[in-house]
Amino acid sequence: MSMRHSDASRPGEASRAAFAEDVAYYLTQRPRQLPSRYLYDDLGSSLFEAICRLPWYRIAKTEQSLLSTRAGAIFSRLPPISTVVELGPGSGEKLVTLMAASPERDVTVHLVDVSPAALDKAATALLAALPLLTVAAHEATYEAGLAAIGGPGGAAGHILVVFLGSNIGNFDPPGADAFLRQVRAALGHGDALLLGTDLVKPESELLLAYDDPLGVTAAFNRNLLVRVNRELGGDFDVDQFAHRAVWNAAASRVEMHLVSRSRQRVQVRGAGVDVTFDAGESIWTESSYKYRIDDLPPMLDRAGFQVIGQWQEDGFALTLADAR
Ligand code: AVI
Repeated sequence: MSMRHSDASRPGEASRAAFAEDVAYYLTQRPRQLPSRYLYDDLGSSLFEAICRLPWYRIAKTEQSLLSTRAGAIFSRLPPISTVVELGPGSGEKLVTLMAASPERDVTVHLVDVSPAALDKAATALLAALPLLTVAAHEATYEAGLAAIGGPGGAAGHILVVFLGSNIGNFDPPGADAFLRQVRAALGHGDALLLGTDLVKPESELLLAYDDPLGVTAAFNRNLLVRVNRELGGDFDVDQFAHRAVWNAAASRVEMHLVSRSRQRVQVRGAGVDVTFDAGESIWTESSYKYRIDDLPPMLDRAGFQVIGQWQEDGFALTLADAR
């Protein structure tokens, strides 16, 4: 059975107002910025799926391979799990691989995402592959979705929260700590978290992953301006902004930027924005933090988790932690 819960009364309007407010605020900061969560409109989500198929972007493929070889080991370290919550399920493929190894068949799976298209796709994939599951889709932010699932004791048995794809890397370190604490607050003792994280690797590999030779990542990044134009009445000349990926070693993050090719004025009527970019001035659109394997146990510990399993392959780690 599949259900849809929407956690905002008028999500379209609320999200448009929030988008306008964020564009007005971040585009006038120095350095200029746009939050990475707005990369994922329909086209952006499709471009991200294409990125996951590129040979230079290995996160999704490596994680899928780790899940297919390690899912049994993951469940063997957990008590019986009755509820699985996946934050940002994407196509649902990874959860299908994980759940195929679940010793429990009668499991309720909660999918949490702001994209209705992603929720439909993931729910359909899960039910097609594993029809005994109960699937509930929550069109919500991760935080609202976690809250809706009920807090400690809200589910009948033990809960496993799944946060894959190195999505944690799109939070800055204080944001990642705060987010993990929120996840922990929704869990009780013996519940667990499975976290996927991309690891630090040579700069040349990181730059190819975020500035690929086919230009798919460039299109993904520049589509953010297309979205601002369409949804907020902006007049960005998209050709006049170049995609740039930078490895910031001191901060351990890959940054994506959109760099103005010339001095130019941009107006976004729906956000009340009127700004002039210098040639070479950039809009910082995303940070993707890369971890060292030894960073993960202390990070989880700070949030109230204890690592009970860790598996690595090709510069990527899956970490299983239980709620202390
Ligand atoms: C979704 N997120 C983990 C991706 C990442 O690697 O930071 C988004 C992405 N940005 C550029 N390529 C992929």
